[in-house]
Amino acid sequence: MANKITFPENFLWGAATASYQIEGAWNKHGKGESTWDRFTHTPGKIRNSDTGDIATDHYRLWKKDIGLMKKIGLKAYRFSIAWPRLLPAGRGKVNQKGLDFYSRLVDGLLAANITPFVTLNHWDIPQILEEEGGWTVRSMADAFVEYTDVITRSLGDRVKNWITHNEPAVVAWMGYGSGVHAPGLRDYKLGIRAAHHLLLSHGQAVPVIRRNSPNAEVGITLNIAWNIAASNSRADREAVRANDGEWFRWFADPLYGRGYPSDKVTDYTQMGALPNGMDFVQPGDMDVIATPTDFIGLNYYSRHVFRADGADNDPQIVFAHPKTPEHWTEMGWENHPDGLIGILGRVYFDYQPLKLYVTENGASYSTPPDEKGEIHDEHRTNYLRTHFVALHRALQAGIPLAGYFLWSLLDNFEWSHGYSQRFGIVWVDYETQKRILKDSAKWYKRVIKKNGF
Ligand code: IFM
Repeated sequence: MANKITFPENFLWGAATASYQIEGAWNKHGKGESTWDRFTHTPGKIRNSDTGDIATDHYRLWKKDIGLMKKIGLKAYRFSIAWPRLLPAGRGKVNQKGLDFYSRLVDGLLAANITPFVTLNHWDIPQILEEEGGWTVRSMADAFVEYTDVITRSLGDRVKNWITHNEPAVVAWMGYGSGVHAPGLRDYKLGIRAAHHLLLSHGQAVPVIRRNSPNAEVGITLNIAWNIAASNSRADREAVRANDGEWFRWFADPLYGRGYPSDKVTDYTQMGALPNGMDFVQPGDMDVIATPTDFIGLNYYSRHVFRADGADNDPQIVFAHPKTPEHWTEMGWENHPDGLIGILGRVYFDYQPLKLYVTENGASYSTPPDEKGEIHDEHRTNYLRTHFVALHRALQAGIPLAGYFLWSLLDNFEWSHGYSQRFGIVWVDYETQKRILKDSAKWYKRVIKKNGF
């Protein structure tokens, strides 16, 4: 029998979602169009032409969803605000109905004893601002600050945990670089500018949040993988450096006062992605970006093993295990719990944040209900259990990890994959909007109740 694992008394067990992935009601009650509305309504962008028009209908079913959270025993819930629901024109006139929705949601959570963690930007920005250039233009940071001011003035008395952006790397590189995400632009020159304005807007928003939400804690969420080289070859190691710099250090280094990593400035210059140098960086920007925060949120899913010495020398992420569901989730992402200890240790010891949260972690498995309507998603439970062991080991190593948010509470719209990937611990029947607690949710409930397993 395995030894009992117990977590610190005030460890915050949570689950996470994001507005576009669950809310639906894309054009209800005065909501403006978002970049993701526009993107999903453009043919050929999303698998199966799926959209978030209805998603999990959370805008209508939010009370029920709080009921599910209570049933699972969640202590915290991380969700995001749809900026265009609040400010349909991006700035200016506030849509009271949108504000009321989030205000009721927060009250409902607090009444259920669930601590709200609010993400301000989980990607669905107003389309009207995208038409002005979106994150590629500096004025977007001003608009973000205005939006932050509106929402924190309204909820700041009750919400005490704020996350400015979710995974700015994904927005910059996939939204503006590869075009796999909204707004679908394919130009790394734009991606680099977008990254800067995302970071700048973060730094500018932090004091606004602090002003409007006394005693609140503020942070940002970065995605991070555990990157290793497939061999000791120079090419494989170089692939790790380049990829880690692009996806993590380009964001973490400026946030912690180190400026942009010089190896990547060289890379981007050589790629021709900085034709005018770093002309978008104005005096003082780097200090603003490095405004101290209270915590860092990390989204960890997988290990990436890089092999670069293939015929075309294009680095690949290779499979280091047999391709069984135990080792690989349906996203094609490796289940590698030790990487979670690795990234937590790396970030804590290297950047010294005051506090860390795992703001996302979870697995995509599509296990359907059986004839009794039960969902035996043992691969997800296995993924979670092994990652919880890793969390515990990180805590034992002295890393100030304050909580964990499982991705995701509900099956939901998984961006370019549409509804083909199911990350939820709650099954959603997209035809009827019926929800069923999967076995993993029942297991998580027991973990939360015992504060261990
Ligand atoms: O669904 C996403 C989420 O929106 C951001 N982080 C990764 C998740 C799984 O791909």
